[in-house]
Amino acid sequence: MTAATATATAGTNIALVKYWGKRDETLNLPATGSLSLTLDRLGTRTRVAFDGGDGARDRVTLDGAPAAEKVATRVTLFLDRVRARAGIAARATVVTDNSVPTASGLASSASGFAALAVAATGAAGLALAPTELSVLARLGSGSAARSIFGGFVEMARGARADGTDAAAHPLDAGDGWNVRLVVAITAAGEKALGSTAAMRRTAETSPYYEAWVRGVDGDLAAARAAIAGRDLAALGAVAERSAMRMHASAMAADPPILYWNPATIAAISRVRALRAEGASAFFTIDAGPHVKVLCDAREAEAVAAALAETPGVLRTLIAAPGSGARIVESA
Ligand code: 2P0
Repeated sequence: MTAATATATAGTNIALVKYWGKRDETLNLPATGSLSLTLDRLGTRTRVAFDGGDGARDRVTLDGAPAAEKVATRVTLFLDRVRARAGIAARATVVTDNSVPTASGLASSASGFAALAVAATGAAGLALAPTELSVLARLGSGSAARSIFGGFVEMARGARADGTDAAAHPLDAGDGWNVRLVVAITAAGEKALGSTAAMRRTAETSPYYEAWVRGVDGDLAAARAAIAGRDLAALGAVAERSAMRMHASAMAADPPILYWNPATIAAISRVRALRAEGASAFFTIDAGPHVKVLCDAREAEAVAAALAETPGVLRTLIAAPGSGARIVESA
């Protein structure tokens, strides 16, 4: 008998109101809510089969090569939850491909664990509601909870200790609102410090962490209102201040955390200059040096061209709002 196989895709998401800090590290419970846009062209495709793996262990292939030990362990811990829930003992074969550089600050863990949650539960024959999939994906990576859904998505902080209410929900598919996200890649290779460790250090040592946490609910309310009113300038203003406050809290940690490089600053300056010239373009920055720019679809090519000629920017890409994680093949 051949094992059931399921393949899923998920788009990455870029937070406009950032998630930075946990109230529980074991269950990946966020200290605050967050709000993001799921993208169409940057993401992950993952195939899972509970076929015995290589006998003793899960066999995990990432972007065509055996996954590093750290990644394989994280995948196995995640699959263990799915196995426990489905009553499956068999090890699995997991083949996953990212269309974004892994661990570059382009949020591959978000699309990665969203795709893994959907593919693994599909292969295990578990029929989970979208909210349950979001809770499950969160256990792999906090931001993955949001990539279960498409378009504009809000992640709830939740109040329960077991995390069953710390899930994302869709706010607005984004269709009919012509926005784009332009990504300016400003460095090659992996980031210096992973999000989990950086969040922990910020929470434990930054004098600005409490102030950061206190400000998020106001940003969430402003972002929700901006999306409901299709007000790009208002949404962009929230996105910029949320990113700056998140980075300010991290910069004030001990030792300090600085994700930016000179090209990050140059790109921020460029976006501000474009705005002064009348463009609707607003930046955000995640746990890495790249700059992502939310803009009107009609201006996306011009924004990308301006960023491409900014010193230190290696390349740019343009993404549109995308759909949620889904099964694309099963057998
Ligand atoms: C976000 N980031 O809201 C924030 C902003 C990066 C900066 O979520 O520890 O990989 O796996 O829950 O989800 C990246 O953190 O962290 C992230 P874990 P995750 O998109």
